[in-house]
Amino acid sequence: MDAASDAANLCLGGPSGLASAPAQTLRGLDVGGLAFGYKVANARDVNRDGFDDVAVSAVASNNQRGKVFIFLGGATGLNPTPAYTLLGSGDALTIPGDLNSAGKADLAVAAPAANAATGRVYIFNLKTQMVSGAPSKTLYGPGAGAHFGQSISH
Ligand SMILES: [Ca+2]
Repeated sequence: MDAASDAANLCLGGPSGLASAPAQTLRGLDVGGLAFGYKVANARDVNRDGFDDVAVSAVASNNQRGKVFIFLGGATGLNPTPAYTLLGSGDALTIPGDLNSAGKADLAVAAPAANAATGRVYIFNLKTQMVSGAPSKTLYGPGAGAHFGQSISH
């Protein structure tokens, strides 16, 4: 993450570790202090075209409710224009896999500070919610201060 310019740099790994210079820099569609790149996750291959894709959160956009952008991979790298924009905090995001056996990966986006820190986790089905979709399912924390969704694992 590049906090000064709200950009996410993609650095490629190799036998001697990560390259010091980014191979590609991604920027969000919104402008100004929106914490684009707060979290970055391997989105696996959400559109099943054989190339890995990337999820990048912008936690302060959408009136502080956050957005998550999905960038599709290709033969020459990531497409710099996000293919999907999902609403949600993006405090923690991960691709848990194909939860509903629809043939494509699903995305879990957590908002642990939501609703007096009760916390929420939004599940997006990427087969049916291609653009700016509302979550297909919302999971709620057990009570105030629980910070539900602070950490998610596959
Ligand atoms: Ca893909």
